[in-house]
Amino acid sequence: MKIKQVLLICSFFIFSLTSTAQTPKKLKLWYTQPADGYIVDEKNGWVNDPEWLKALPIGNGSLGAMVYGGVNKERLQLNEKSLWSGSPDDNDNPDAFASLVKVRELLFAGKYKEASALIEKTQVCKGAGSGFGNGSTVPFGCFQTLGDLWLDFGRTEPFADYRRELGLEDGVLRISYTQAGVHFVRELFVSFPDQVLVMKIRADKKGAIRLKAGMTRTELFETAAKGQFLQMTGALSDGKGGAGMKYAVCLQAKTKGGSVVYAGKEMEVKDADELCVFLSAATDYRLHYPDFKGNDPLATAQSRLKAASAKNYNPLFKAHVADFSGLFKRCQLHLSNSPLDSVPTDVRLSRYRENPTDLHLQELYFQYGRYLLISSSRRGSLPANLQGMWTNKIQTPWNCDYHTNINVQMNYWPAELTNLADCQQPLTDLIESLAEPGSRTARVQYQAKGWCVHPITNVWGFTAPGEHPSWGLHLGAGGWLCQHLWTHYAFTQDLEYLRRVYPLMLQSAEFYLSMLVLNPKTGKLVSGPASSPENTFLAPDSSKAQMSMGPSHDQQIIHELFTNVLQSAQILGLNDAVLQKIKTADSKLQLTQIAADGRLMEWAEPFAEVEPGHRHLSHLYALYPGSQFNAEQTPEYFQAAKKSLEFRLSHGGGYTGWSGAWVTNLWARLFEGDKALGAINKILVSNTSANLFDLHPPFQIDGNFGSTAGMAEMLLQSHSGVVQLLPALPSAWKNGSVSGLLARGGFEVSMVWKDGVLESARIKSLKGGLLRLKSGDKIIDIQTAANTSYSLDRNLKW
Ligand code: FUC
Repeated sequence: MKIKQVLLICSFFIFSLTSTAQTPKKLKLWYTQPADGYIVDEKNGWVNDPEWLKALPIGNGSLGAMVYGGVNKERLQLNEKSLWSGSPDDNDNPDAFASLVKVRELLFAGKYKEASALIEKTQVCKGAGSGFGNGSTVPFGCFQTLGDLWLDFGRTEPFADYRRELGLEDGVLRISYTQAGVHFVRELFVSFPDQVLVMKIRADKKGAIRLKAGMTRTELFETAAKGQFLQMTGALSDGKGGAGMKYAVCLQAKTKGGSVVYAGKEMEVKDADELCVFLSAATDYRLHYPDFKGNDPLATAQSRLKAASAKNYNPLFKAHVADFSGLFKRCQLHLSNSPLDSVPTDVRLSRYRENPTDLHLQELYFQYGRYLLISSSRRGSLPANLQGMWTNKIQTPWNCDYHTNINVQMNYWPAELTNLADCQQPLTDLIESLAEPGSRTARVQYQAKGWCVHPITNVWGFTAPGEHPSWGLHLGAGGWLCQHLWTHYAFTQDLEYLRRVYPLMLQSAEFYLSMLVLNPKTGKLVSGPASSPENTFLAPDSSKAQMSMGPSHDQQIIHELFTNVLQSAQILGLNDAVLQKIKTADSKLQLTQIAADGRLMEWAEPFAEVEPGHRHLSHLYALYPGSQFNAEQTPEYFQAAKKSLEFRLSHGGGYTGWSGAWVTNLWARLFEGDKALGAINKILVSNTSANLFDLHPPFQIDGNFGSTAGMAEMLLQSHSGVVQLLPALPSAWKNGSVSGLLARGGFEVSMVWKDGVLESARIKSLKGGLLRLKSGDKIIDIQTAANTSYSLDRNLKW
């Protein structure tokens, strides 16, 4: 066996290197013109200004910038991920519980109109809530831009040979051009190890570099030169008439030759041979940063700046590249040897609109999602929000918050599968931080145990329902978040992590236990009043309603959570008294019904949808991101889910960026590779800007992340107890290879395929244990040892 294994390993590598698309490719987004950062869109509307959508994002999970790449003048639009207006507030409604029983009675009695009126009056949050998505001046607050760094290079001469290029593998942005006979090269990155943004400028002529730098913000800022740096400080509104979160940004330059002067509101560099600019930022958001200096963001920003600028450029650069590419290079995808890399990204994207066959653009788009996750979600900070961490507004779309009825979850869909589990940590931290406010909400609103959250949350621990029930009473949010806790364990088999998160899952399950009531018609347990996120049905009393008892989405989430809690308890050897109650309730749960037309019922009753092509696909949760509807264990649900998806799409569904990305994942789970890729094509054609940001519209990063996850899901699935190789390979991906995808159970998978079939695979078992492997119709079992690789041929012989 050993010799055979070695031979197979060798042949895997030889094959990888020769027969598929293995020419080393630099993954980059690149352009031949700058974006114009000086056309400032004064409108604070929802549409991101078009030039901003040409700028390129860099970030280290807490500090980020959109870089326009201007020649005479440059703009770096800055972000700090914790920078929120607003403040902690009590939004739990103490009057809600008094009407809860009545509401349920009305719903069970089919009096939807009356029930809806009572719900609207009694069950929503107290206070202004999210300000109906305009929370900048209410306590809910919103995530806001940190402002801008403006650079004026003091030149107006024409320029040539312009190129700006974002390296996905190293997280470095390079801008180069020739002007007035001088070749300039700018290199920018945001370092996670050193918590600083660095920009280096080189010129091939001595003394040719000069600039004036300033920092501004639309409001609430003060910029001043202080000794050897420039600073911008301020405090946002707390939403209650006072000052809230404080922030500070510090800027400093080091030169070879020439001089740097800090005066008034400016930093000026003259006649330098080489220039290094450092920028750091901090806020006084409480949960942040191990190096946070008390309550003073300025002290933190200053000390970061000082530490970084004391180092030379090379060590900073090397530490950044090692950190960034260490994460990025874990997973590689090769679909083509396409020479199209020689075409600028915006041109390729417009060509794609004519003819969507550019395999290299698909690879790039897959990896861009991973690039964005590494750049926007790192340990010690908050999770990626609706725009990751890049926004140029004060009043951001939907407050750029954490939407928990699909969006923040979708941000983390690619994390485990594409080998970026480290980036998932901020999500775990956020969920942990919700338990305390969420248990208050559970108690006050419902007199329930455990903790809950509704469809939105922020950095201030908002867990109450939203201000309108149509979207604000999503009860499944907490359970859905818990799916990510379980999934991280399922992939990593990290028992310590499971021990840490088990109480969160258990207490979420306790919340649902308190919320379940017997449906008098069926004798089954249902949750409610609850919505199937944002969808509306035509009720038997002719009203248009959103609220009902036991919508399928909630029931699926509760069943999944109960299953995961029971399994976790078994793994950890725990025997809490409440587990028996969970087991009993689980056996009495009302399950999703299949309607006469063969579709899954979205609600407990066969209601007609008001909008049959609705963008949410909530009743398909158990197919994806859940796993309880699958071909092996529940084939009838699998078929019904397929019918439901077809129906939704035939009525125009999947039209927003994130919705299209969800469709991709659903098709992948249905083993429909061509349709899954078709959904990606639709996103690239209709919902993607020049910088490859996903457009809801406006820009919403969930679609980027969901697409990356969907493409990985076409290649590898592991949700139904089997590690399935190439389950939904699209016919356009004829030959290719992938390495470093992860599967549940702790397996790292690399594969090569040829003419649409598996050629060879190598699987590393990270923790040991049984590996059930499937390719085509073949299934084999391997008892694996930890830290051991297994090489297999196309027939799964090893
Ligand atoms: C959900 C969606 C919307 C939007 C918002 C941020 O509520 O229904 O389409 O994406 O989140």
